[in-house]
Amino acid sequence: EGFEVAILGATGAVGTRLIQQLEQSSIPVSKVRLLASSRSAGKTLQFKGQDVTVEEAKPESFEGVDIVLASAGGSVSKKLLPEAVKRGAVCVDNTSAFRMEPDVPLVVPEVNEKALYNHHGIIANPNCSTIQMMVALEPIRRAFGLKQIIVSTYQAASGAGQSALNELKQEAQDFLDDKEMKAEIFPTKGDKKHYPLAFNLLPQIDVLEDNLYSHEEWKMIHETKKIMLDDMDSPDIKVTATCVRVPVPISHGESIWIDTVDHENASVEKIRQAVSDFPGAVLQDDPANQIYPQPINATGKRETFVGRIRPDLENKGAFNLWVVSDNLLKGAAWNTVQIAERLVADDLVHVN
Ligand code: A2P
Ligand code: 11C
Repeated sequence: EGFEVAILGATGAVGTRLIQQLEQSSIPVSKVRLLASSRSAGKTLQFKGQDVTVEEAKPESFEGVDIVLASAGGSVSKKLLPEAVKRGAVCVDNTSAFRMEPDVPLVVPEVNEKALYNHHGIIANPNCSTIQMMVALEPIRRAFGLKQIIVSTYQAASGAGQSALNELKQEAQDFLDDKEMKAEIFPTKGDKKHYPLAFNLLPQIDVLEDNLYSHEEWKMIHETKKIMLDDMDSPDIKVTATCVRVPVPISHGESIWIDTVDHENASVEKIRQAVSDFPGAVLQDDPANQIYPQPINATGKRETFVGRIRPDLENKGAFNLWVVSDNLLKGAAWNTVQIAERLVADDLVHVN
């Protein structure tokens, strides 16, 4: 009884958390398959206290599998997920491989769960920085409407994977030991130049494109529109983004400026109320007691923390806020497992 679940990329920064979030989920799991590259084949990991041997991911690995949770990079998803769907599995993909395809739902369960009903075997998990912004802004959009979003991110090193997090730690150690810092990954693997992240800030996440935006900025703009404008009655929302990598290990921060539609009714008090009533969002906004979201407190939690809500003093109906969430949990593993939980609860674990 239960579902056979495969985790693709089980040895990575997100993959290890996919295992942990699946262990803690309401999904009845009859069998788990842990898949990674040939480098990890034969390694032993644990699921609910039982040893599980990691296997090299191949098309045949998905025979008999009901649900795939994927986080092994876009090219691996592109190659293997259609093979899994062919074999009858429903895939929740944490990579950007299929996000913008019109027939692939892009889902943050608290925001647009109903999009799951239109899946054809693949459901995409949005980018981590998009997800936490959606959880913070959807209660405000529902209450007052949103015309415009201007976001600047403060993104943690682990967003670039386990090896990138290791690089930050090594650089920090070398800096403190008065040694030269060696950069091989940041700002992004595969680009021509590399810069240290420790004791630094890098205004480049993913590649810089011809339109002068980084690919991460592009994702935040387009994923936001796909998620929030899902509902065809919604008017357009203008979105612009600046994405910055900061030397924080885990949990992204975001400074967000918004312009609401209902200028007469929107207020800090009502926004605080809407945020605290919204599932998945936690209000941490008590300036008198210096309470506001911080990465060290958000790490390891599933929620998105919202604070520093204040009016733009020059523009009525516009507000500033500060949002923090664990990029590896709500930004990745938890949102993925949460989608799978909803698929199970809504009897959607089948391919149409
Ligand atoms: P492996 O550990 O064997 O390299 P991260 O995001 O932390 O960098 O993790 C990436 C994950 O994707 C790891 O589990 C990694 O496995 C997996 N992976 C990388 N390349 C492949 C591949 N070609 N096939 C399957 N899994 C892969
Ligand atoms: C980062 N947001 O912090 C990226 C990682 O599209 O799923 C996630 C990339 C993605 O580097």
